[in-house]
Amino acid sequence: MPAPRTVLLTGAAGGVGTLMRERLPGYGYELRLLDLVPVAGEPDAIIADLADTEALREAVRGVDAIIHLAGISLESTFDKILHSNIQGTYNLYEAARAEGVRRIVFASSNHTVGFTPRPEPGDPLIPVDTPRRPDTLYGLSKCFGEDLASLYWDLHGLETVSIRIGSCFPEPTSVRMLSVWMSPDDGARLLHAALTAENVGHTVVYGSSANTRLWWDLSTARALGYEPQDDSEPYAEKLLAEQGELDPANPDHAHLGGHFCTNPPIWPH
Ligand code: NAI
Ligand code: 15L
Repeated sequence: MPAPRTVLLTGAAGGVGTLMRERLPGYGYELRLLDLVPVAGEPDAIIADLADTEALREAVRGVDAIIHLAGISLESTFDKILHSNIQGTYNLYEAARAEGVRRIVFASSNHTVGFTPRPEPGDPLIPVDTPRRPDTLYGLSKCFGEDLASLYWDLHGLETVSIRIGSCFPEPTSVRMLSVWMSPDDGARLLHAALTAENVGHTVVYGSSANTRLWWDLSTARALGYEPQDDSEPYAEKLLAEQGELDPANPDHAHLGGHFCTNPPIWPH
């Protein structure tokens, strides 16, 4: 596949969308932006709901690839998750198939495997083919997205890299995030690798920086050409002093998904 140049970024107004639209043009991409809400400073952004199939057909027409970030990013009611994450993602894939788009990078989540027990230091890293154990309806919707991507590859030859993002924020803000953090710069590196690697079919990767306390295996991401440059460790001393080490007896700390397994944050905030 020739290297993509024009890329549709859905969810452009969100946290990750904002961090990525600041960085991806530096890799040579021309971004077309879409969100349900206006995108600050971007009057040309397409404002559309993923339910609007006509708007999606128009939005994907002529792009070389899509980065699909739009959706509900925390736990919510099934109806809301069905609308945005399940039906909405299906609508986007259908639009992409109909318009001949060759590749999607899908923002999956660590919450597809959130109920997987957290490894202790020295345990093997969690592989991408660990059985899925969603911790929320939100995580379940991301399992749907990964399976939809698999189906569209097998049935229609539409390629996807599903990135099970850990925590992509400017800085880690919890001890758990020391293990799962993906710096914004590494996020852009991983998106670039996912957009440009050859013959990805449907590939599932974890999205994190090269954290000293990493919980999962980044080898499928590295196989795409991703070379993370950041590590959360410089934040460790301060966060550990404030919050203490993770406690295996604390249910909030027992699983990859952390407090999503016990008391998930509800969308909208
Ligand atoms: P966010 O909640 O800040 O942004 C999501 C964006 O999607 C919002 O701007 C919202 O308006 C838009 N959106 C929601 N429903 C829509 C619909 N029906 N039609 C059109 N747009 C819609 O989320 P964030 O943190 O930027 O995450 C981006 C993506 O990455 C999400 O899919 C999230 O599930 C995923 N993710 C993010 C992680 C993180 O660390 N921030 C971790 C794992 C996954
Ligand atoms: C996610 O999937 C959420 O979208 C994000 O807001 C974070 O909570 C992240 O997971 C996490 O696990 O820290």
